[in-house]
Amino acid sequence: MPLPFASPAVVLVRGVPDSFPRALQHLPVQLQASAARAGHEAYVAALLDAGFAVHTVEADERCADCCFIEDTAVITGRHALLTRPGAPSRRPEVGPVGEALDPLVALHEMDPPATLDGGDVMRAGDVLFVGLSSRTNVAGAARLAEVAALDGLHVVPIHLDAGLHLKSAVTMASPSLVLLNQAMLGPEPFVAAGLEVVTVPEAVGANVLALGDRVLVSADAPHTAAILTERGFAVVQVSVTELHKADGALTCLSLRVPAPGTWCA
Ligand code: CIR
Repeated sequence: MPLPFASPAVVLVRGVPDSFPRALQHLPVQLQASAARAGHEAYVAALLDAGFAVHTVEADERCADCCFIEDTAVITGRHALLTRPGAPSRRPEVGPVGEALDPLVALHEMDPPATLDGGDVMRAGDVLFVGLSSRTNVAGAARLAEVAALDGLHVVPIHLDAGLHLKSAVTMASPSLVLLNQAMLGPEPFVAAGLEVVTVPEAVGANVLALGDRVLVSADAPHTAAILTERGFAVVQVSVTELHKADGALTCLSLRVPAPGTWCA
């Protein structure tokens, strides 16, 4: 059996607004709020089924992308950085997330010109891999490094040449196993950190959400799900196709607050 992750103390999600069809996307395909909401509900049901405490931040009609809550904060332990998202249209999303996190962690902010999206941050033990992307710049990574140090973590930057976020290309299936889309990124930084790397056969398979004893995998990545099942993971497939159309995946739909002394994907 693979080593499980700790269960998060709280999982924050944010509702899908009726304005979702105006969400940012790299390919202009039509979006439906109702279909996105159905995917979001399936995701929340999977979290509740796992026994996690789920807290929902109300959707904001002025923020078409607000359900992608992961991008608005990075929780490093007892501290969290409220981000300044790279897309200006997404910056108003941050305030209400800060209000929801305020009772749980010590909050820190970032100032211009720093930008950072939470989807560019992947934790592996004491390391935060940070994608330098079209959304996250060097100043953003440097600000995260300051906050991360308060919880004893350090930042390893990775230049991204393709895709939206670091975690569009790579996520952790267990505390020691990385799933990677090699069409977007090489394995070197992860191998150098002593992690096992498995290449996924489907692009959306690279973004899984491993929590506690289970791994959520997109229903659009059946071959990735089969690989993980074969390796002994308890796989839960979630249908989030409409959210994929807006460049969203599984991790970006939640913010995981770790229990004291533990860490989450
Ligand atoms: C955006 O382009 O910002 C949103 N439509 C999708 C954000 C997805 N976030 C993530 O993967 N962490």
